[in-house]
Amino acid sequence: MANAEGQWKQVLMLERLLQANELIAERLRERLTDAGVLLINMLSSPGSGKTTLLEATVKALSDKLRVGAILGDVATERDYERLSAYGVPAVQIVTGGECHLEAAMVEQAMHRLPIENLSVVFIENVGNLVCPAEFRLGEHFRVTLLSVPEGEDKVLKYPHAFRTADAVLITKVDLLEHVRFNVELAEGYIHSLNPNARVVKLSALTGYGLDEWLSLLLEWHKDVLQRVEL
Ligand SMILES: Nc1nc2c(ncn2[C@@H]2O[C@H](COP(=O)(O)OP(=O)(O)OP(=O)(O)O)[C@@H](O)[C@H]2O)c(=O)[nH]1
Ligand SMILES: [Mg+2]
Repeated sequence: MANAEGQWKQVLMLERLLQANELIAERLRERLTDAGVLLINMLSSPGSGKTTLLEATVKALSDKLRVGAILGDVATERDYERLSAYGVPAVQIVTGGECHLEAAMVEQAMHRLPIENLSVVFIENVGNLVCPAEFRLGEHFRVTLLSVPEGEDKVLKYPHAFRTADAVLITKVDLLEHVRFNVELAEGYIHSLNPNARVVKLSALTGYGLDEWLSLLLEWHKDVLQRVEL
């Protein structure tokens, strides 16, 4: 009985945490919309290619959109160092153990970015397909990456990350000739959970699909600017 009560209290606490997170996320989204800054939350397993894609995106977009980044990791400032090397205003959040970012962490980090000079801020969430999916961070759009070596079944094993994504990026498609991965099956799984998700096939290594990804970003940025005018 005591055990059931304890579990019930835990559920209530989690619900309160999620509600508080939603309020902060909403405040953050409004602030960025007012500033005309597109906010994107990137989710994936560790090593799916988030930072590599950001590097390629920054290189390609520098004359079209001014990019900033918030990087979440359990340990190290490596991703911060990688993006800073491209001159990107960036902030690293080292969670010290937490497996996801929360809106309050992002709100704090945002104070350290010159958002008045930016058009898009990417949040690279902690590499993990489970907990990050539960927490909105004020993003206008959520992007989930699935890299070819992970296997197409990860869509079904970690459904929430794919169900809540506005776009799913199938990354490292240059490895398709070496790895057993069925792209059509993966797309079918994604659309069975999330019929409206945009699916883009990408290789940051060869540049395949990069134009489609960049067009999507420009389209989303325009969408946010229209929200400011409304
Ligand atoms: N073949 C191939 N390798 C890639 C591609 N993109 C990234 N990689 C490699 O995949 C590894 C992980 O890439 P990262 O960009 O660090 O992955 P990440 O998702 O940022 O990783 P975490 O931040 O640790 O979660 C690196 O060795 C990259 O060079 C790609 O398009 N093709
Ligand atoms: Mg990374």
